[in-house]
Amino acid sequence: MEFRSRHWRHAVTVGLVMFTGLGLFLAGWRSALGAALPWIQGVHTAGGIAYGLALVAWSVRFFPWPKAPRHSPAYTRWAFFFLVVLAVSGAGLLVGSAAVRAVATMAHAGAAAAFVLWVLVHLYHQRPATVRRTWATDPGRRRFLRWAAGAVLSLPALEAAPVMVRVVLGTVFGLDAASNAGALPGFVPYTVVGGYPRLSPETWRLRLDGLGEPRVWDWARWATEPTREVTLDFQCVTGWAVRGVRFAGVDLASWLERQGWEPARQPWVLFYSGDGVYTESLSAAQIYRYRPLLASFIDGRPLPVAQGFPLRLVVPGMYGYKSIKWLVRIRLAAADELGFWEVRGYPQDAYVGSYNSLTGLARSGWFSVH
Ligand SMILES: Nc1nc2c(c(=O)[nH]1)N[C@H]1C(S)=C(S)[C@@H](COP(=O)(O)O)O[C@H]1N2
Ligand SMILES: [Mo]
Repeated sequence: MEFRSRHWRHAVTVGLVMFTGLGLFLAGWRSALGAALPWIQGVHTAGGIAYGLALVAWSVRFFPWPKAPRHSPAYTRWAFFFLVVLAVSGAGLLVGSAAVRAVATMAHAGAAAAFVLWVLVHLYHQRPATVRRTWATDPGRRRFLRWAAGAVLSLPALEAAPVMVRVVLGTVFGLDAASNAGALPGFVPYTVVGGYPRLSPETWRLRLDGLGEPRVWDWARWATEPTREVTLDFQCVTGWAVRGVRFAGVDLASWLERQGWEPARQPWVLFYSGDGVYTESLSAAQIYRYRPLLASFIDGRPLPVAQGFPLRLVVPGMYGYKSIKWLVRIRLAAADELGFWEVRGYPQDAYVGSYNSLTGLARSGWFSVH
């Protein structure tokens, strides 16, 4: 009985952490979760920490750890290995530098994928006899129902396994391309509209509003603007990072100045995506501090469709959500209009050093730090 309830608590906690993790990781789940995402991130972080601490507290009771009991199958001890990798990489994602997070992303995704497979093997091994025979007796039926619930709940996780495997293989072996909607190795190509807008260079236009009549650039005209290069660590607020990414594009501040922008009169620059939903904003102060790029090249090639072709914003020093993709419109304004994720709880000033899952939790009032 003791084992039963402990096992049950494990299953519920792992399920909670696993599903919130999928919500952070999978583009489709992310857009479905919308406003709940910062909260989901808090639950994932808090749940992961609580589970890790509970496992440590529980396992020290058995020090010096004996061999697994005879009756448990050999694969069970792999669970501990995956959990340790998940805990260590989770800590890295939480407090590590961009370099640490880039590696931790791979370890976390890899161990999570392996752990999902482990859960499936576990479910297979523990399938009740009733699956094979009849489920006449009451305890047997309850056991079967519990097992079936576990099996059904594990299925959605399969959606993530291929993505995770691609992220890991892509980064470790440089395999990439079409299989990941063209995204470069290591990137998780997010979209909040359930697809990647395919903008054609023939029909794409960039419109600038706020300086009298709207001004419009087509691709041929845009390509004549002077460009510069920036190499940075690309960092998503949910944890993953890609080291040393080289972007090339037009310097936002100089371009706006050439248009006659007066930052004192119009201290806000608003950005709109061709997906029709995503928006972002930067203040003049942020623009002069971070020198964002209107980028169309990544690591020497045109942006892949999944990563914002033909034009995206890139804000060095800020979290990835500021770097709006499929950019089609820029508006100069006297007042701010919060962007897509800012409306949903992430800070407008997305300076990488000022926010992580822990400070996010603190802000949401889950606990306070002094
Ligand atoms: N239009 C649009 N831009 C977007 C997003 C999005 O969903 N839609 N996601 C943002 C987030 S949260 C991140 S981390 C980065 C991801 O960049 P990538 O797709 O190149 O990996 O894009 C940002 N720009
Ligand atoms: Mo992100």
